[in-house]
Amino acid sequence: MPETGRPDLRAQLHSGAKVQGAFLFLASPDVGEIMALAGYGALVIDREHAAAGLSGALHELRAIRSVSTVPVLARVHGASAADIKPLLDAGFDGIVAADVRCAEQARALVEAAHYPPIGRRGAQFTVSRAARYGLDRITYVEQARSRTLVVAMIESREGAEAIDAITAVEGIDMLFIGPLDLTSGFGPYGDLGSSELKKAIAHIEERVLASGRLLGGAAIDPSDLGDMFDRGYSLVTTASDTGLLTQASRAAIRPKTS
Ligand code: 3PY
Ligand code: MG
Repeated sequence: MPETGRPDLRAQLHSGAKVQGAFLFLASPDVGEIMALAGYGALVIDREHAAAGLSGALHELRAIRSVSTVPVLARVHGASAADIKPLLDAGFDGIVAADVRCAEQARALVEAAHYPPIGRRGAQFTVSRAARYGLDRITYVEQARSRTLVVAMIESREGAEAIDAITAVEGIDMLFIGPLDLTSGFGPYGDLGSSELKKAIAHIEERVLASGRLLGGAAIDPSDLGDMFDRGYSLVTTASDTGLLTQASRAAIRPKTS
């Protein structure tokens, strides 16, 4: 936050910006640099599925910051303060919590992500990296209050059914639809084309937009981006480092000519 002139992603989104993002699973500083230089409006370093640990995420964050001012979010599983606090203290711009299923989890997420009086985030700003090891403690606390983006992913039937209660939780900025996991509740499982899934997504979209919260989601196909922005999405992820590498490396193999 105070250490660079990074754009204020939260303010941008709340002012109507449409942002294309990508997930990073590889915890590779080089890949993070490449993805940052590609020009995405936001990057999300995954800590839900990625095998690498916290220091892998931190090294990638440092690398991204060395080449770009792109805002970087961290995705965690659930709303555990133990997971969220070190990521914010390391300097991430916000948290994307996977699979939030009820208002109570959404409240726990806000509590972990924000300092009092909004939440209960611990006061490590006297020495944390995010606050330039304490040198910027005053500015950091002010900026953390206004700039930390708090995103709850909706990716279960329970989450979809509790959408009105979740959107009502003060401090949640965005509800972000994870279509693949959502197929667990609106099957068949893994079928991204089913009409049940499409209906569920349309319902969540409608309730989120009616609530005044921001809407985000992972595009099922990258070509859905424009349509999703038109439907009211503010943040859409269209790619991941692993997905792009798989596609490009497969495409680069010359067809066998035997
Ligand atoms: C899902 O589709 O389940 C996701 O988590 C997308 O990021
Ligand atoms: Mg998911």
